[in-house]
Amino acid sequence: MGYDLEEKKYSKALDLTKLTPYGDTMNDGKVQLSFTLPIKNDEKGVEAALTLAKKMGIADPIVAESMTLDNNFTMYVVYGSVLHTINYNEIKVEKIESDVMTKYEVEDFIDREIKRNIVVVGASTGTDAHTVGIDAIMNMKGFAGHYGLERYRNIEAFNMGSQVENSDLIKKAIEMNADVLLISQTVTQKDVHIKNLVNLVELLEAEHLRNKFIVIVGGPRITHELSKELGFDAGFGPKKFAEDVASYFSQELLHRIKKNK
Ligand code: B12
Repeated sequence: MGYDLEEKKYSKALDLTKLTPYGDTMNDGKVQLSFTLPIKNDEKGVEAALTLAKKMGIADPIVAESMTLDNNFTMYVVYGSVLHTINYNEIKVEKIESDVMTKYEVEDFIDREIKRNIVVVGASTGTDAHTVGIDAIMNMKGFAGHYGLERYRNIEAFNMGSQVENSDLIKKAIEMNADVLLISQTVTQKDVHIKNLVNLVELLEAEHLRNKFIVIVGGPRITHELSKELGFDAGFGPKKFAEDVASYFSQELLHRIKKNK
């Protein structure tokens, strides 16, 4: 959906059906973007960056910065007005339907409703070597002021680290009689995470174990919607902490216990 820049410049009212970025005036559509071109940092390079920006739908672009990275690589910062709008009212987001509790509320909930410890096995799987995400969720000291699952009184948390094979994760989960599997995926290049996550679900299904565990994935490019598409129970992205996922799996476990009675 596009709009007439001139018309929009004079319309200062917020219209959520035609949402566009805000720079310093409502509806001015101002954005800043950066990219690298494999060319020299000269006048022709600046013109190339402007031409590309116009092709992307940026009106009145200016190159605010051009930085030499190497003889034939230049990074550009371009500023201009987006020519597109979206209808904010039509946006639907698949959200996790559980109440987020504090660490202490989660512990009380587990005592009161589950009446036993919850066993959680987690790992960064496949070829993924990034450990910081899974550590943020699981390690005792936690992340950004949020304690990790190892610190929860009635959660037994086993962090297997990174580059863990799906089959080894499943083996460990059976050995520990886990309730919850936590998978972290950071690298998404060439959809490597999709293949690896699908492989885990397939392995669980082949061994008739899919419904034995609450299976959760997290990472910087993970959304709840994507996780559902891939056959997981829930997905958590950036700015999520141990209490978010612990709130979800403790409520989900109670739901399953009640259902199986
Ligand atoms: C540190 C780092 C590394 C370190 C990792 C060291 C380690 N021990 O972890 C090293 C140097 C090894 C590394 C290697 C690589 N990296 Co790297 N790395 C990073 C970096 C700088 C930080 C990542 C990080 O620690 N974030 C902090 C944590 C806390 O954030 P998080 O993971 O998002 O976790 C939060 C949430 O996502 C969520 N979460 C995460 N997991 C889970 C799991 C569950 C269950 C739940 C509930 C929540 C959850 O909770 C966390 C807290 O809120 C990022 C760039 C960046 N600034 O983000 C690149 C980055 C992730 N790396 C990248 C790449 C490409 C690589 C390499 C492929 C580079 C290469 N060509 O070799 C290799 C891959 C190696 C491999 N086999 O995996 C790319 C990924 C791009 C993509 N879309 O795939 C990034 C984004 C850099 C970039 N801009 O290109 N990397």
